[in-house]
Amino acid sequence: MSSLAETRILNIEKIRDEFPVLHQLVNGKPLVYLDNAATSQKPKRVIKALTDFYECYNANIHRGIHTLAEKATKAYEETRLAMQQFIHAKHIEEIIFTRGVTESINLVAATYGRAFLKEGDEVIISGLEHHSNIVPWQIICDEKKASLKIIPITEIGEMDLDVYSKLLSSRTKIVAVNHASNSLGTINPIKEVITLAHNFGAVVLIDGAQSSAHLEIDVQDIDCDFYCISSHKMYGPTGTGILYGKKNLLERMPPYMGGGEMIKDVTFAKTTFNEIPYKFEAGTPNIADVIALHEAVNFIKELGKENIAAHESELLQYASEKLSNLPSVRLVGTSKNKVSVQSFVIEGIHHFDVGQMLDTRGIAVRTGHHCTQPLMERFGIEGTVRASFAVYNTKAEIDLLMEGLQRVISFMNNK
Ligand code: C6P
Repeated sequence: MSSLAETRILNIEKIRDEFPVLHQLVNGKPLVYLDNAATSQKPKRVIKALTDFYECYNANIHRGIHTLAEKATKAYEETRLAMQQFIHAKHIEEIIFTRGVTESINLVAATYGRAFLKEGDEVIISGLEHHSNIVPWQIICDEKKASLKIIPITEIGEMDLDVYSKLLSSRTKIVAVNHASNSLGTINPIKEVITLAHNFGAVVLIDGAQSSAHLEIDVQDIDCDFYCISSHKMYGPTGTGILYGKKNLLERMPPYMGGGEMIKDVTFAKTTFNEIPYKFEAGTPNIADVIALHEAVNFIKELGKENIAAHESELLQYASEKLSNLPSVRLVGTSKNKVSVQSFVIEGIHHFDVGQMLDTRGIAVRTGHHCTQPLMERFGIEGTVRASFAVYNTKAEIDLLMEGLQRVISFMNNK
Protein backbone atom coordinates (compact mmCIF):
# COMPACT_ATOMS: atom_id res chain seq x y z
CA MET A 1 0.00 0.00 0.00
CA SER A 2 1.42 3.37 -0.92
CA SER A 3 2.07 6.10 1.61
CA LEU A 4 -0.26 8.52 -0.21
CA ALA A 5 -3.28 6.26 0.13
CA GLU A 6 -3.56 4.10 3.23
CA THR A 7 -6.53 1.74 3.20
CA ARG A 8 -8.95 4.17 1.56
CA ILE A 9 -7.92 7.16 3.67
CA LEU A 10 -5.81 9.61 1.72
CA ASN A 11 -2.95 11.34 3.43
CA ILE A 12 -3.80 14.83 2.15
CA GLU A 13 -0.83 16.57 3.77
CA LYS A 14 1.54 14.12 2.07
CA ILE A 15 -0.31 14.58 -1.20
CA ARG A 16 0.01 18.36 -0.90
CA ASP A 17 3.77 17.95 -0.46
CA GLU A 18 3.83 16.49 -3.96
CA PHE A 19 2.59 19.81 -5.44
CA PRO A 20 5.25 22.54 -5.23
CA VAL A 21 2.94 25.25 -6.60
CA LEU A 22 0.57 24.97 -3.64
CA HIS A 23 3.20 26.13 -1.17
CA GLN A 24 3.39 29.82 -1.91
CA LEU A 25 1.91 33.12 -0.89
CA VAL A 26 -0.36 34.89 -3.35
CA ASN A 27 -1.05 38.53 -2.54
CA GLY A 28 0.55 37.87 0.83
CA LYS A 29 -1.76 34.96 1.69
CA PRO A 30 -1.26 31.19 1.36
CA LEU A 31 -2.59 30.11 -2.01
CA VAL A 32 -6.00 28.43 -1.93
CA TYR A 33 -6.33 26.91 -5.38
CA LEU A 34 -9.98 26.14 -6.17
CA ASP A 35 -9.85 26.38 -9.97
CA ASN A 36 -9.18 22.73 -10.68
CA ALA A 37 -11.87 22.37 -13.33
CA ALA A 38 -9.88 24.88 -15.42
CA THR A 39 -6.64 23.00 -14.88
CA SER A 40 -5.26 20.93 -12.03
CA GLN A 41 -1.81 21.45 -10.51
CA LYS A 42 1.05 19.05 -11.31
CA PRO A 43 2.76 16.68 -8.89
CA LYS A 44 6.57 16.60 -8.69
CA ARG A 45 6.77 13.32 -10.57
CA VAL A 46 5.07 14.86 -13.63
CA ILE A 47 7.42 17.86 -13.55
CA LYS A 48 10.40 15.53 -13.10
CA ALA A 49 9.34 13.43 -16.10
CA LEU A 50 9.42 16.60 -18.22
CA THR A 51 12.87 17.69 -17.06
CA ASP A 52 14.21 14.11 -17.31
CA PHE A 53 13.13 13.96 -20.92
CA TYR A 54 14.77 17.24 -21.89
CA GLU A 55 17.89 16.66 -19.79
CA CYS A 56 18.48 13.00 -20.61
CA TYR A 57 16.83 11.68 -23.77
CA ASN A 58 15.30 14.46 -25.87
CA ALA A 59 14.91 13.02 -29.39
CA ASN A 60 12.27 12.74 -32.06
CA ILE A 61 10.22 9.55 -31.98
CA HIS A 62 9.41 6.77 -34.48
CA ARG A 63 12.13 8.09 -36.81
CA GLY A 64 15.62 7.52 -35.44
CA ILE A 65 17.35 4.26 -34.73
CA HIS A 66 19.81 5.83 -32.30
CA THR A 67 19.59 5.15 -28.57
CA LEU A 68 17.91 8.39 -27.51
CA ALA A 69 15.27 8.13 -30.24
CA GLU A 70 14.50 4.57 -29.21
CA LYS A 71 14.24 5.52 -25.56
CA ALA A 72 11.92 8.45 -26.33
CA THR A 73 9.77 6.29 -28.63
CA LYS A 74 9.46 3.60 -25.98
CA ALA A 75 8.43 6.09 -23.29
CA TYR A 76 5.91 7.75 -25.64
CA GLU A 77 4.34 4.41 -26.55
CA GLU A 78 4.25 3.37 -22.88
CA THR A 79 1.94 6.31 -22.21
CA ARG A 80 -0.34 5.01 -24.95
CA LEU A 81 -0.50 1.68 -23.12
CA ALA A 82 -1.11 3.47 -19.80
CA MET A 83 -3.99 5.45 -21.33
CA GLN A 84 -5.42 2.28 -22.90
CA GLN A 85 -5.50 0.70 -19.44
CA PHE A 86 -6.74 3.92 -17.81
CA ILE A 87 -9.94 3.89 -19.90
CA HIS A 88 -10.09 0.11 -20.50
CA ALA A 89 -9.88 0.32 -24.27
CA LYS A 90 -9.78 -3.00 -26.11
CA HIS A 91 -6.96 -2.14 -28.52
CA ILE A 92 -3.91 0.06 -28.02
CA GLU A 93 -4.29 1.56 -31.50
CA GLU A 94 -7.61 3.03 -30.38
CA ILE A 95 -5.65 5.67 -28.40
CA ILE A 96 -4.70 8.73 -30.44
CA PHE A 97 -2.66 11.52 -28.94
CA THR A 98 -4.06 14.99 -29.53
CA ARG A 99 -3.60 18.39 -27.90
CA GLY A 100 -6.60 17.66 -25.68
CA VAL A 101 -10.38 17.52 -25.71
CA THR A 102 -10.83 20.49 -28.04
CA GLU A 103 -8.65 18.96 -30.71
CA SER A 104 -10.17 15.50 -30.18
CA ILE A 105 -13.71 16.75 -30.79
CA ASN A 106 -12.63 18.83 -33.78
CA LEU A 107 -10.88 15.79 -35.21
CA VAL A 108 -14.04 13.68 -35.03
CA ALA A 109 -16.27 16.46 -36.39
CA ALA A 110 -13.89 17.19 -39.25
CA THR A 111 -13.20 13.58 -40.25
CA TYR A 112 -16.11 11.38 -39.19
CA GLY A 113 -18.55 14.27 -39.60
CA ARG A 114 -17.23 15.33 -42.99
CA ALA A 115 -17.13 11.76 -44.31
CA PHE A 116 -20.45 10.46 -43.03
CA LEU A 117 -22.90 13.33 -42.40
CA LYS A 118 -25.36 14.11 -45.19
CA GLU A 119 -27.92 16.78 -45.86
CA GLY A 120 -30.91 16.35 -43.53
CA ASP A 121 -28.97 14.34 -40.92
CA GLU A 122 -29.04 15.39 -37.28
CA VAL A 123 -26.43 15.78 -34.57
CA ILE A 124 -27.59 15.91 -30.94
CA ILE A 125 -25.69 17.68 -28.16
CA SER A 126 -26.92 18.88 -24.76
CA GLY A 127 -27.48 22.29 -23.22
CA LEU A 128 -24.67 21.49 -20.76
CA GLU A 129 -21.91 21.48 -23.35
CA HIS A 130 -18.66 23.43 -23.33
CA HIS A 131 -18.15 25.57 -26.46
CA SER A 132 -15.66 22.99 -27.72
CA ASN A 133 -18.49 20.45 -27.92
CA ILE A 134 -20.81 22.93 -29.64
CA VAL A 135 -18.83 24.92 -32.21
CA PRO A 136 -17.18 22.02 -34.11
CA TRP A 137 -20.65 20.50 -34.62
CA GLN A 138 -22.10 23.82 -35.75
CA ILE A 139 -19.30 24.17 -38.30
CA ILE A 140 -19.74 20.68 -39.74
CA CYS A 141 -23.56 20.84 -39.65
CA ASP A 142 -23.44 24.11 -41.61
CA GLU A 143 -21.07 22.58 -44.13
CA LYS A 144 -23.10 19.38 -44.60
CA LYS A 145 -26.56 21.00 -44.26
CA ALA A 146 -27.27 18.83 -41.24
CA SER A 147 -29.06 20.16 -38.17
CA LEU A 148 -28.02 20.44 -34.57
CA LYS A 149 -30.54 19.42 -31.89
CA ILE A 150 -30.18 20.29 -28.23
CA ILE A 151 -31.16 18.21 -25.17
CA PRO A 152 -32.70 20.72 -22.72
CA ILE A 153 -31.47 21.07 -19.15
CA THR A 154 -33.67 20.90 -16.06
CA GLU A 155 -33.74 23.44 -13.22
CA ILE A 156 -31.20 21.45 -11.17
CA GLY A 157 -28.83 21.12 -14.12
CA GLU A 158 -29.58 17.66 -15.50
CA MET A 159 -30.29 16.56 -19.06
CA ASP A 160 -33.97 16.03 -19.78
CA LEU A 161 -33.85 12.41 -20.94
CA ASP A 162 -37.55 12.31 -21.90
CA VAL A 163 -36.96 15.05 -24.45
CA TYR A 164 -33.71 13.35 -25.53
CA SER A 165 -35.51 10.11 -26.34
CA LYS A 166 -38.00 12.07 -28.42
CA LEU A 167 -35.23 13.91 -30.31
CA LEU A 168 -33.68 10.61 -31.43
CA SER A 169 -34.70 9.28 -34.82
CA SER A 170 -33.29 7.55 -37.87
CA ARG A 171 -31.96 10.99 -38.89
CA THR A 172 -29.70 11.11 -35.79
CA LYS A 173 -26.15 10.29 -36.83
CA ILE A 174 -24.04 11.64 -33.96
CA VAL A 175 -24.70 12.31 -30.28
CA ALA A 176 -22.02 14.30 -28.41
CA VAL A 177 -22.33 15.01 -24.68
CA ASN A 178 -20.05 15.47 -21.73
CA HIS A 179 -19.51 12.89 -19.00
CA ALA A 180 -19.50 15.67 -16.40
CA SER A 181 -20.35 19.35 -16.77
CA ASN A 182 -17.55 21.86 -16.19
CA SER A 183 -19.93 24.63 -15.10
CA LEU A 184 -22.32 22.71 -12.88
CA GLY A 185 -20.51 19.46 -12.09
CA THR A 186 -23.47 17.29 -13.12
CA ILE A 187 -22.46 13.71 -13.89
CA ASN A 188 -24.51 12.68 -16.89
CA PRO A 189 -26.13 9.25 -17.34
CA ILE A 190 -23.92 8.54 -20.33
CA LYS A 191 -24.53 4.80 -20.43
CA GLU A 192 -28.24 5.43 -20.92
CA VAL A 193 -27.54 8.22 -23.43
CA ILE A 194 -25.31 5.85 -25.42
CA THR A 195 -27.72 2.88 -25.38
CA LEU A 196 -30.60 5.06 -26.56
CA ALA A 197 -28.48 6.55 -29.37
CA HIS A 198 -27.25 3.12 -30.48
CA ASN A 199 -30.87 1.96 -30.82
CA PHE A 200 -31.07 4.43 -33.70
CA GLY A 201 -27.65 3.57 -35.14
CA ALA A 202 -26.03 6.87 -34.10
CA VAL A 203 -22.42 7.06 -32.89
CA VAL A 204 -21.73 8.70 -29.54
CA LEU A 205 -18.84 10.95 -28.55
CA ILE A 206 -18.23 11.59 -24.85
CA ASP A 207 -16.35 14.70 -23.73
CA GLY A 208 -14.40 13.44 -20.72
CA ALA A 209 -12.64 16.72 -19.85
CA GLN A 210 -14.19 16.86 -16.39
CA SER A 211 -14.41 13.16 -15.62
CA SER A 212 -10.92 11.79 -16.17
CA ALA A 213 -9.54 12.92 -12.79
CA HIS A 214 -12.63 11.94 -10.82
CA LEU A 215 -14.60 9.03 -12.31
CA GLU A 216 -13.82 5.48 -13.38
CA ILE A 217 -13.85 5.31 -17.17
CA ASP A 218 -14.51 2.04 -18.94
CA VAL A 219 -15.12 2.72 -22.62
CA GLN A 220 -16.00 -0.91 -23.30
CA ASP A 221 -18.56 -1.03 -20.54
CA ILE A 222 -20.28 2.23 -21.54
CA ASP A 223 -19.80 1.28 -25.20
CA CYS A 224 -19.11 4.84 -26.39
CA ASP A 225 -17.73 5.29 -29.89
CA PHE A 226 -15.38 8.18 -29.04
CA TYR A 227 -14.05 9.45 -25.71
CA CYS A 228 -11.98 12.63 -25.28
CA ILE A 229 -9.54 13.51 -22.48
CA SER A 230 -7.27 16.48 -21.69
CA SER A 231 -4.13 15.61 -19.73
CA HIS A 232 -3.96 18.96 -17.92
CA LYS A 233 -7.23 18.34 -16.09
CA MET A 234 -5.91 15.09 -14.60
CA TYR A 235 -2.64 16.31 -13.03
CA GLY A 236 -0.76 15.97 -16.33
CA PRO A 237 0.89 18.63 -18.51
CA THR A 238 -0.96 21.01 -20.81
CA GLY A 239 -0.90 20.56 -24.58
CA THR A 240 -1.74 16.89 -24.76
CA GLY A 241 -4.62 14.48 -24.33
CA ILE A 242 -6.26 11.63 -26.15
CA LEU A 243 -9.01 10.71 -28.49
CA TYR A 244 -10.28 7.17 -27.99
CA GLY A 245 -12.19 5.79 -30.94
CA LYS A 246 -13.49 2.33 -31.72
CA LYS A 247 -11.04 0.65 -34.06
CA ASN A 248 -13.53 -0.04 -36.86
CA LEU A 249 -14.61 3.61 -36.88
CA LEU A 250 -11.09 5.06 -36.80
CA GLU A 251 -10.11 2.78 -39.68
CA ARG A 252 -12.98 4.08 -41.78
CA MET A 253 -12.31 7.75 -41.03
CA PRO A 254 -10.18 9.89 -43.33
CA PRO A 255 -7.06 11.53 -41.81
CA TYR A 256 -7.30 14.85 -40.01
CA MET A 257 -3.99 16.49 -40.92
CA GLY A 258 -1.48 15.56 -43.58
CA GLY A 259 2.26 15.42 -42.96
CA GLY A 260 5.04 13.24 -41.66
CA GLU A 261 4.30 10.02 -39.75
CA MET A 262 0.69 9.68 -40.95
CA ILE A 263 1.71 8.25 -44.33
CA LYS A 264 2.75 4.88 -45.68
CA ASP A 265 3.96 6.03 -49.09
CA VAL A 266 4.05 9.40 -50.79
CA THR A 267 4.45 10.09 -54.48
CA PHE A 268 3.37 13.24 -56.28
CA ALA A 269 0.60 11.17 -57.83
CA LYS A 270 -0.80 9.59 -54.68
CA THR A 271 -0.33 9.12 -50.95
CA THR A 272 -1.30 6.08 -48.93
CA PHE A 273 -1.94 6.52 -45.24
CA ASN A 274 -0.42 4.87 -42.20
CA GLU A 275 -2.32 2.49 -39.91
CA ILE A 276 -4.18 3.83 -36.88
CA PRO A 277 -3.25 5.46 -34.53
CA TYR A 278 -0.43 7.03 -36.60
CA LYS A 279 -2.83 8.02 -39.40
CA PHE A 280 -4.11 10.67 -36.98
CA GLU A 281 -0.76 11.77 -35.54
CA ALA A 282 0.79 13.88 -38.27
CA GLY A 283 4.02 15.75 -37.50
CA THR A 284 6.29 15.69 -34.48
CA PRO A 285 3.96 15.24 -31.51
CA ASN A 286 4.17 16.76 -28.04
CA ILE A 287 6.62 14.08 -26.93
CA ALA A 288 7.67 15.39 -23.52
CA ASP A 289 4.15 16.12 -22.34
CA VAL A 290 2.82 12.76 -23.53
CA ILE A 291 5.62 11.02 -21.62
CA ALA A 292 4.89 13.04 -18.48
CA LEU A 293 1.17 12.20 -18.75
CA HIS A 294 2.14 8.64 -17.85
CA GLU A 295 3.25 9.90 -14.43
CA ALA A 296 -0.12 11.61 -13.94
CA VAL A 297 -1.83 8.28 -14.63
CA ASN A 298 0.49 6.59 -12.12
CA PHE A 299 -0.32 9.28 -9.55
CA ILE A 300 -4.09 8.73 -9.94
CA LYS A 301 -3.66 4.97 -9.88
CA GLU A 302 -1.60 5.13 -6.71
CA LEU A 303 -4.28 7.14 -4.93
CA GLY A 304 -7.16 5.16 -6.37
CA LYS A 305 -10.02 6.92 -8.16
CA GLU A 306 -12.52 5.68 -5.58
CA ASN A 307 -10.50 7.29 -2.79
CA ILE A 308 -10.10 10.51 -4.77
CA ALA A 309 -13.85 10.63 -5.47
CA ALA A 310 -14.71 9.96 -1.81
CA HIS A 311 -12.48 12.81 -0.60
CA GLU A 312 -13.72 15.22 -3.25
CA SER A 313 -17.39 14.47 -2.66
CA GLU A 314 -16.89 15.16 1.05
CA LEU A 315 -15.38 18.53 0.09
CA LEU A 316 -18.22 19.24 -2.32
CA GLN A 317 -20.89 18.47 0.25
CA TYR A 318 -19.10 20.58 2.88
CA ALA A 319 -18.74 23.53 0.50
CA SER A 320 -22.28 23.34 -0.89
CA GLU A 321 -23.82 23.27 2.59
CA LYS A 322 -21.74 26.21 3.78
CA LEU A 323 -22.39 28.19 0.61
CA SER A 324 -26.14 27.71 0.79
CA ASN A 325 -26.10 29.10 4.34
CA LEU A 326 -24.47 32.36 3.23
CA PRO A 327 -26.87 35.27 2.78
CA SER A 328 -27.81 36.07 -0.84
CA VAL A 329 -25.85 33.13 -2.28
CA ARG A 330 -27.70 30.96 -4.78
CA LEU A 331 -26.24 27.65 -5.91
CA VAL A 332 -26.35 26.94 -9.64
CA GLY A 333 -26.29 23.21 -10.41
CA THR A 334 -27.75 21.10 -7.63
CA SER A 335 -27.97 17.63 -9.13
CA LYS A 336 -27.33 14.86 -6.57
CA ASN A 337 -24.84 13.25 -8.90
CA LYS A 338 -21.90 15.62 -9.30
CA VAL A 339 -18.15 15.84 -9.59
CA SER A 340 -16.49 18.33 -7.24
CA VAL A 341 -17.63 21.56 -8.90
CA GLN A 342 -19.93 24.16 -7.30
CA SER A 343 -21.14 27.20 -9.17
CA PHE A 344 -22.98 30.01 -7.43
CA VAL A 345 -24.13 33.59 -7.79
CA ILE A 346 -24.41 36.25 -5.11
CA GLU A 347 -27.45 38.47 -5.57
CA GLY A 348 -26.44 42.04 -6.37
CA ILE A 349 -22.70 41.36 -6.69
CA HIS A 350 -21.03 40.75 -10.03
CA HIS A 351 -19.12 37.46 -10.26
CA PHE A 352 -15.97 39.26 -11.51
CA ASP A 353 -15.95 41.44 -8.37
CA VAL A 354 -16.24 38.32 -6.23
CA GLY A 355 -13.36 36.63 -8.08
CA GLN A 356 -11.14 39.69 -7.84
CA MET A 357 -11.77 40.23 -4.15
CA LEU A 358 -11.13 36.57 -3.39
CA ASP A 359 -7.86 36.80 -5.33
CA THR A 360 -6.64 39.55 -3.00
CA ARG A 361 -6.94 36.90 -0.27
CA GLY A 362 -4.97 34.33 -2.28
CA ILE A 363 -8.08 32.37 -3.26
CA ALA A 364 -8.30 31.25 -6.90
CA VAL A 365 -11.76 30.53 -8.31
CA ARG A 366 -13.07 30.89 -11.84
CA THR A 367 -15.70 33.47 -12.73
CA GLY A 368 -17.67 34.08 -15.92
CA HIS A 369 -19.51 31.81 -18.33
CA HIS A 370 -16.91 29.00 -18.22
CA CYS A 371 -17.15 28.60 -22.01
CA THR A 372 -20.78 27.51 -21.65
CA GLN A 373 -22.68 30.61 -22.74
CA PRO A 374 -25.86 28.77 -23.82
CA LEU A 375 -26.01 27.11 -20.40
CA MET A 376 -25.72 30.47 -18.65
CA GLU A 377 -28.51 31.76 -20.87
CA ARG A 378 -30.64 28.79 -19.83
CA PHE A 379 -30.34 29.96 -16.22
CA GLY A 380 -30.85 33.62 -17.15
CA ILE A 381 -27.40 34.65 -15.89
CA GLU A 382 -24.22 36.01 -17.44
CA GLY A 383 -21.91 33.90 -15.37
CA THR A 384 -21.18 32.34 -12.01
CA VAL A 385 -18.42 32.04 -9.44
CA ARG A 386 -17.12 28.48 -9.66
CA ALA A 387 -15.17 26.64 -6.97
CA SER A 388 -13.80 23.29 -8.11
CA PHE A 389 -11.92 20.86 -5.90
CA ALA A 390 -9.07 18.42 -6.45
CA VAL A 391 -7.64 15.69 -4.26
CA TYR A 392 -5.20 18.09 -2.56
CA ASN A 393 -7.89 20.51 -1.33
CA THR A 394 -8.99 20.59 2.30
CA LYS A 395 -11.97 21.67 4.41
CA ALA A 396 -9.72 24.34 5.96
CA GLU A 397 -9.39 25.87 2.49
CA ILE A 398 -13.16 25.85 2.08
CA ASP A 399 -13.42 27.66 5.43
CA LEU A 400 -11.07 30.33 4.01
CA LEU A 401 -13.29 30.61 0.93
CA MET A 402 -16.34 31.13 3.18
CA GLU A 403 -14.53 33.73 5.25
CA GLY A 404 -13.54 35.52 2.05
CA LEU A 405 -17.09 35.42 0.70
CA GLN A 406 -18.51 36.76 3.96
CA ARG A 407 -16.10 39.69 3.69
CA VAL A 408 -17.07 40.30 0.05
CA ILE A 409 -20.77 40.28 0.92
CA SER A 410 -20.48 42.62 3.90
CA PHE A 411 -18.08 44.97 2.06
CA MET A 412 -20.32 45.24 -1.01
CA ASN A 413 -23.49 45.66 1.06
CA ASN A 414 -21.96 48.48 3.13
CA LYS A 415 -20.51 50.42 0.21
N1 C6P B 1 -12.86 23.61 -19.49
C1 C6P B 1 -12.93 25.15 -17.62
O1 C6P B 1 -12.48 26.06 -16.91
P1 C6P B 1 -9.32 21.78 -23.43
O2 C6P B 1 -9.25 23.28 -23.33
O3 C6P B 1 -9.28 21.30 -24.86
O4 C6P B 1 -8.36 21.07 -22.55
O5 C6P B 1 -10.75 21.37 -22.83
C2 C6P B 1 -11.92 21.96 -23.33
C3 C6P B 1 -13.08 21.52 -22.51
C4 C6P B 1 -14.03 20.68 -23.08
N2 C6P B 1 -15.05 20.20 -22.38
C5 C6P B 1 -15.23 20.50 -21.08
C6 C6P B 1 -16.38 19.90 -20.34
C7 C6P B 1 -14.31 21.35 -20.44
O6 C6P B 1 -14.47 21.62 -19.15
C8 C6P B 1 -13.22 21.89 -21.18
C9 C6P B 1 -12.28 22.88 -20.54
C10 C6P B 1 -12.07 24.57 -18.71
O7 C6P B 1 -14.06 24.71 -17.44
C11 C6P B 1 -11.42 25.63 -19.53
S1 C6P B 1 -12.56 26.54 -20.49
